[in-house]
Amino acid sequence: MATFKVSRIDTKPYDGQKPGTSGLRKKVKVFAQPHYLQNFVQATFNALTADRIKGKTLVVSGDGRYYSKDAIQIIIKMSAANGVKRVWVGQSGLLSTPAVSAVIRERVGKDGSKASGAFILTASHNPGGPTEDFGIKYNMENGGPAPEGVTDKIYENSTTIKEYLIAEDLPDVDISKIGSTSFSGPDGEFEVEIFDSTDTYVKLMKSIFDFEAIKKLLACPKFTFCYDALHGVAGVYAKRIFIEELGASESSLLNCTPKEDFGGGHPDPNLTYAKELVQRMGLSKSNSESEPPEFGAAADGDADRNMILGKRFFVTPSDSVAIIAANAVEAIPYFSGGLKGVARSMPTSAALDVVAKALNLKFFEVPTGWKFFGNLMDAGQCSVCGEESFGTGSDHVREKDGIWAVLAWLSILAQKNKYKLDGEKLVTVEDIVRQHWATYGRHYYTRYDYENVDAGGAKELMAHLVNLQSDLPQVNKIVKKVNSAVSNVINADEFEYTDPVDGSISKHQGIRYLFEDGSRLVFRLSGTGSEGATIRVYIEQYENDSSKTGRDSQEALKPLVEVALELSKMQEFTGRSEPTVIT
Ligand code: VG1
Ligand code: CO
Repeated sequence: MATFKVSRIDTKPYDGQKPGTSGLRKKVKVFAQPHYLQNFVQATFNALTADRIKGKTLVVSGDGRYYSKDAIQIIIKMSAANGVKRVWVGQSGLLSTPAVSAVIRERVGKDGSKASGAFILTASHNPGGPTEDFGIKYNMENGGPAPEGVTDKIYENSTTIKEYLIAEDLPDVDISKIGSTSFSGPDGEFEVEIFDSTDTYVKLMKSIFDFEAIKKLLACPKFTFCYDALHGVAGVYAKRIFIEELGASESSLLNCTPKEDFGGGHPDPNLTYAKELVQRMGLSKSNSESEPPEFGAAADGDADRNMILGKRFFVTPSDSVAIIAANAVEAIPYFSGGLKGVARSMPTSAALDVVAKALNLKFFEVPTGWKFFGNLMDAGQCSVCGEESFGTGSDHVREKDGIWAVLAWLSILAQKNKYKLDGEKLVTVEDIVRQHWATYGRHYYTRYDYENVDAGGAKELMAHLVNLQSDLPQVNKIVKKVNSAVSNVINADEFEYTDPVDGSISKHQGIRYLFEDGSRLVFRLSGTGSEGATIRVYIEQYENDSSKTGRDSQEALKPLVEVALELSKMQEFTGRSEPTVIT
């Protein structure tokens, strides 16, 4: 057994190691600076109580993006030096974010050991490669992202750090092969185990969904299917689940080989970046000649996001979570006993609220970012939750889960088509959504992103919007000047959240303008970018007259969009006349 020593390395703080909405994300060249990653990892160890580290098991893996392999070896050596007993690494360093959560919660090691936390190496939907982004975040023993109390502590530590611990002489571990290697250090034995990236996750999915029912749907010649992993880690799970377990054909998978640079693309599953899938589903301007599949879906780099499409039809994520909640009990065995409650992030449309009300379910509105759902789930108050940003999930793990969302939709389709598989026509994705609107009304919804704008201008724009809130008559004067048919703003505030479980308060979570007819405008600065600032504008309008729920959403929302741009003086503060992405 190879032995190792612990070295203490002198270091100095770096500016800006503040975790954002989901971990620390920076350009690779920033992370690759001497001691940069090491500082953040040590700051994390120092922020955690010793009982979470000493003699414990940690998971280290991610979406396989460029720099992950180097980072994994560094974190293994630092874990050994900080008294961790065991490090679990998914084969080739690959684990999706929801799979990490599942591994923490479910996986049991040879001697009955369980993991107490994880370093997840991903910048999620941000591009990867030598000139693009890398990222790292820490998840706790419940499988969820570290709460703000811990991330604040990590940041604080990063500003005063003087040294870090590392086992420099520990040899690199071959992470491509399943198996264990043991080393001997000052605290005793240290072990690195490489394990199958999919086993724990697949077992969990099989315990939630009726795989036989989904298999029958996929075997029906009338039902065609397509999944695009955008060269992220979802490909590993898609092959195992959709092909091996559920019998879909190989040709139904697009971009399912993980690549360090995501093939040069932007691994964000939306109508702008998932180009190939959008084309196949008949939703791009230059449509292919062949008949689009009945169902299409995509994931982001770390496979926690999902986009759901029907033939020539886009399902907004806000509708998706509402539809899953409305159908969960009938269609998904895991929920057959009923839902404990549902939750959405503040900028997500109120489609879920209407379902919660109709089904008499507990309902919560939380700030943006998955970490806020975890407390509700741990307290047994929430079963299904979602965000407008293509995140949907449940209390089976403590992260949003892209493959889970696809299986949820396939379950709903399987249930609605149970007796129709031999008949003439199947119930389609579009049928399900239109039926939902007819029952609950429709929330027209769009998000405008202004990416990488000047940070100063973005700050000023937000300050201007906060200022304007104190003068509603002035606000309404602007609204009426833009379009007299738009209803009045009756309330405006900055969203603040008090966690109902632990009482912690999160302030400045987005600026809201609330209209008399239920419409909403929300403005937020992104917390996941690595350069400049990104302004997000969320625009929503409720329509419950069923004769008016079939309009084009951009057209229906045009007056409100104009109001948003005027109220925020978008062009004046940013110099931009158009957003970079519209979803
Ligand atoms: C964005 C989304 C947010 C999501 C977060 C992490 O944050 O808006 O809803 O939880 O990304 O998703 P922001 O602060 O940029 O708006 V992922 O898949 O990038 O971890
Ligand atoms: Co992600």
